[in-house]
Amino acid sequence: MNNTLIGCLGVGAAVLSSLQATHAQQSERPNVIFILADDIGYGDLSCNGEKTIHTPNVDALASRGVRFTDAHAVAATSTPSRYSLLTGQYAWRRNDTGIATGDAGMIIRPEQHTVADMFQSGGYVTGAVGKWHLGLGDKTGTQDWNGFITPGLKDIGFDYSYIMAATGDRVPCVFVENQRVVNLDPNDPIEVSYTTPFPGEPLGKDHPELLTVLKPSVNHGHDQAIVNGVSRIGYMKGGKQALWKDENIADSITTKAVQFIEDNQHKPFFLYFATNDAHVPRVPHPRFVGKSGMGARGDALLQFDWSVGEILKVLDKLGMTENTLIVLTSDNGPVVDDGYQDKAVELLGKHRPWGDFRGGKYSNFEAGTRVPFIVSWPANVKPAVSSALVSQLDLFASMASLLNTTLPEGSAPDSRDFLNTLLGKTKLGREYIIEQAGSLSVTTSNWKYIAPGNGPAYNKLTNTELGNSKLPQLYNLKKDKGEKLNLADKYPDKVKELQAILDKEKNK
Ligand code: NG6
Ligand code: CA
Repeated sequence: MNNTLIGCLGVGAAVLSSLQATHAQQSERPNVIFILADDIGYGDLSCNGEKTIHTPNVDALASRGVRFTDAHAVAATSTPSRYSLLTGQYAWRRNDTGIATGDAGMIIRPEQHTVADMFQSGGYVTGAVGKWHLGLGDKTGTQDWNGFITPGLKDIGFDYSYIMAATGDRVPCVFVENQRVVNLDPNDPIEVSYTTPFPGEPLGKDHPELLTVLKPSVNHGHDQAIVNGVSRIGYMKGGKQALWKDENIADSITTKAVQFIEDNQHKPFFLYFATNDAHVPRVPHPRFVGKSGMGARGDALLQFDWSVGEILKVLDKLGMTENTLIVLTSDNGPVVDDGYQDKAVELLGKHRPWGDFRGGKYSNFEAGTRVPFIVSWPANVKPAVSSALVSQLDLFASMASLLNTTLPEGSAPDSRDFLNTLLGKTKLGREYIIEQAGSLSVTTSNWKYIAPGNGPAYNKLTNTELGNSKLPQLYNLKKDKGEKLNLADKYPDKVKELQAILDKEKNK
């Protein structure tokens, strides 16, 4: 071999090893996107096996990542579930984390360390786009909707935010970008109240003739302020120019999410993208209307899938697919009638939003918190299906482990590092998780124990089996996925053991 050739090989090897180093560095610090759906159940995404719905973009993500079959939201409703995901603390440790009104003060306080803070201190640019539902401003009812709303997302680690304050069915029905209402006309200031109606502002309950887009279901409330022909929860006045258009919400937030990715393509970024689909009121864009054959709820699922597709598309376009870690999941289980006459019940057909599981949103039973969960990171994750028991609670500590960061003392107190499980490198899951609905439950990969409680067993309005009982409940999830057979009397020692876990956790 002559010297030139040896030299070339030497240079080649050097180039190769530096390429490998770059690749390794990159794959250690991927971009991270959490896609958090709203009220989308385990069975609502075709990758989880139901034949009645077709969500090709989510399926594409699942087929290149790890699809989890035993993954859990921390609670069966939005606010506590999101609180836990972002702070790594069980929401039930606080008594102010129930479903928030649209004028709630910030539930996560500025001094708390969030997963966004963690990414930020690791050198990431951070953004939150979509549904918030964790309060804004200092105290309930004191926000200045016409000025700078503070404290806000900047104070808990998000460099950029474009959010809906609460839910689609709660006022104020406006987008808030970097803590200011978007498109606000200063001559038409916004007022919001959850206690007192504004004189002269028609309410849904008095003016059904003005409800031209959706009417509330009987006895479901949702009969206060009328915005865009839909009555909502809460009172609102003014801000006409700033009101969102329900059929454009998915487009607006998806556009902002895509923009955030484009703007930050040269830096590592963390994006928390929380969709409005498939929460009520379901008013999908006309291009999805009628496409699922299941009415507005099914069409909203297709719209969600479209949003996911747009994220995947821009990552592809920018050559970022390989090194972007995406977690796709939902804040709680599914509900069909959640308060509006949108034909979701009538047109559901054979579709099972809850898959094989019992209950749904609001329920102690599995469908309340057993949610879709996909982790994709092509550079580092091989396609797989994992039955490991995992929880959104652990995203915080696992992401800290990904970034090799030590968390400040006391932060993310309940979150544990399950990075290797999330990346499909092991099937070792949690020993147990505590879940929150009307009662607290302890779930292991075999057993589910629901602690006794005084709540009703059934919610007639939403047609949900809530799983509350004055007696302890114990189900064998391996043999009885549908939680039909209460084995508490048969296995009192198991009940004791799981109750002891709950007691220990509560006393921490
Ligand atoms: C309930 C609402 C429901 C929904 C839910 C919050 C009534 C009768 N029902 O109180 O429509 O808004 O709160 O959903 O008002 S969540 O997904 O944000 O937790
Ligand atoms: Ca929800």
